[in-house]
Amino acid sequence: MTASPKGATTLEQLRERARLLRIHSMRATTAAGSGHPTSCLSAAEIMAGLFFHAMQFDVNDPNSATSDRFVLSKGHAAPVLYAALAEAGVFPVSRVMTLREFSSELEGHPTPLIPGVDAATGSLGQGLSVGAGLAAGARLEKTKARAYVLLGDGEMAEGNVWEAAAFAAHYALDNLTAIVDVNALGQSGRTMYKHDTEVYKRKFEANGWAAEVIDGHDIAAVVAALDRAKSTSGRPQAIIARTQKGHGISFLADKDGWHGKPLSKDDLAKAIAELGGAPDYPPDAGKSYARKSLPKAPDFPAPAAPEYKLGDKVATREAYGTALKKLGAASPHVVALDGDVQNSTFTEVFSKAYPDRFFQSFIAEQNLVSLGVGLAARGHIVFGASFACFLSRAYDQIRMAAVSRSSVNLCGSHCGVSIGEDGPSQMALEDLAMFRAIPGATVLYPSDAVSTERLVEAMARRDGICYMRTSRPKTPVLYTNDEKFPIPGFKVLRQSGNDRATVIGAGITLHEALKAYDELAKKGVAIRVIDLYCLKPLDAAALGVEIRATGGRLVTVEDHYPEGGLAETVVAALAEAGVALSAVRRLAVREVPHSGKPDELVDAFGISARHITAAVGQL
Ligand SMILES: Cc1ncc(C[n+]2csc(CCOP(=O)(O)OP(=O)(O)O)c2C)c(N)n1
Repeated sequence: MTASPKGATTLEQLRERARLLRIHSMRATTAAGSGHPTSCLSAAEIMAGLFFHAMQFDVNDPNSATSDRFVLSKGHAAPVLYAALAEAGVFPVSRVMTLREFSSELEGHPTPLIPGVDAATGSLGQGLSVGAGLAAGARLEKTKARAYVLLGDGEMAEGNVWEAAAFAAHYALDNLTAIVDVNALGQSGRTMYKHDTEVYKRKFEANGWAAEVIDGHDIAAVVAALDRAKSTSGRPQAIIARTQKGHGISFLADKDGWHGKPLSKDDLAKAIAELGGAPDYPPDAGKSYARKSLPKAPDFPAPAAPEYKLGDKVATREAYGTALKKLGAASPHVVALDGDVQNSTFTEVFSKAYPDRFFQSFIAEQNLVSLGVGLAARGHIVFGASFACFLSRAYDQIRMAAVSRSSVNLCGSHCGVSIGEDGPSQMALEDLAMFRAIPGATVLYPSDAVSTERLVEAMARRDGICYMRTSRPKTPVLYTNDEKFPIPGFKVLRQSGNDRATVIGAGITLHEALKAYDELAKKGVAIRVIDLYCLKPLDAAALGVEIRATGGRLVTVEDHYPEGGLAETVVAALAEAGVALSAVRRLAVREVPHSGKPDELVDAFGISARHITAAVGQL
């Protein structure tokens, strides 16, 4: 069932829809006692044109593969989206009045728990990347579904918007339409370009888009522009709509000082009277319309097994590329994204094998992450990779990916001081902390090629954000090809009945711990060595068994700053599990590092075998 077969609605009917969208938005925000009614009022005709003329979607399943998708990048205008979904028949109008209630799925800003929403918005500037991901996904699936994104003019100041604009034009995403609601007001006053709509038009055109300026309150102009957009081929389209914030209500229209303020009951009555009155609706029945599940790729057979020999020297970043290619063979839904570092992250192994399922986001990490969220929302298995340090500039996008309940997978290569000569600007020393703080995230840090391959497969099968940290140097293969790596989990690589301490490492530091084991063994000191390939979730009880067996003496060693990394994960989890530690040494990088040879830096910054040996001695 489609909501609005093209041309089935008269302009008069569309005007009436816009009037109702205004009323529902104002009523809902007044009932909630908070929200952004004036941001909804400027977009009423645009939303009516989109939902009741341009978009084709299944009202019973607006996120279906063939439905056109809509992203409200200016997420604070959520009530007008909820009003449009309600008028379309996705849920009753009475439900809109539960806006912002704890028991309602209609939160203050949209989340994908709401039917018709694919990604959470509300952190401005990200929606166009999500829309580009939805459009790119639709193209991969060879469906005719389009993606529409509504942006505010204030949010056009975000660099992420222009990363997405350049990307969409580069990939000629002609199934993507952006509508900019140029109401010339932001939160705290006039926007940078005020009503200079030509500036936006020129900027979009310079990025390779088809762009036109319209009067955003002239429903005929809105409909005509949306029709032109649909019939434009080869380029994405931008509709720059000149609007008024608060349009339609005399005491709100183009008035500063009303952003984010609901109307009082009296003002609401006056506003509704100005609009010609409105019917009352029955009270909400209390039924939730929350989506039960989000799209997921079909299950796939096990990818080809790892093919290494014990002791082979392979960098985990290289094994990542090999694993991705094998995964691509196992599932046609695997898609890879790069930020112009694919020969460093080894994403190129995948892109050479499957060029059609690869997107180059160029040096635009914010776009890379939100693009991935859009693709994942259509059920693709997305793997995006960059240097781990550069993912930090997309942290807000990663945070919002979690709010979106996205299952996008990210890989950060070149972690820590062990990258060597390139120096501290290229070294990720905060990434574990960053990803550990993401709710529901899985944080993986393999130390050899076999575990890397196995864990890449696990990422593809897991829900939620998955992060893998890979290393630059080649390290010996530690595991046989049939080894399994459950999540949560760790491996005890060295143990005996008289171990003096447990040493936990991952990545390069695990290999340092193994060297320390050999050095200490020569002196007759036994230690237990653990490969913590999964930092989150963590099986603290099982880890506690190992540490208790070594008298509660623990040494952690990590190529990361101490804050939020491996040690803090382990120590906090053990404390919660009631595992008493008798002595702890936390080896980590404690200052801004320097260029140098990898081994030299690992030693100079306190995380080499020599330091581990000394720490064990101190215990
Ligand atoms: C990244 C980010 N910064 C700041 C805010 C706070 N904020 C919410 S709405 C808003 C103004 C938005 O103006 P505009 O995009 O023009 O939308 P309008 O409400 O005027 O349609 C701001 C600054 C935010 N939500 N996200």
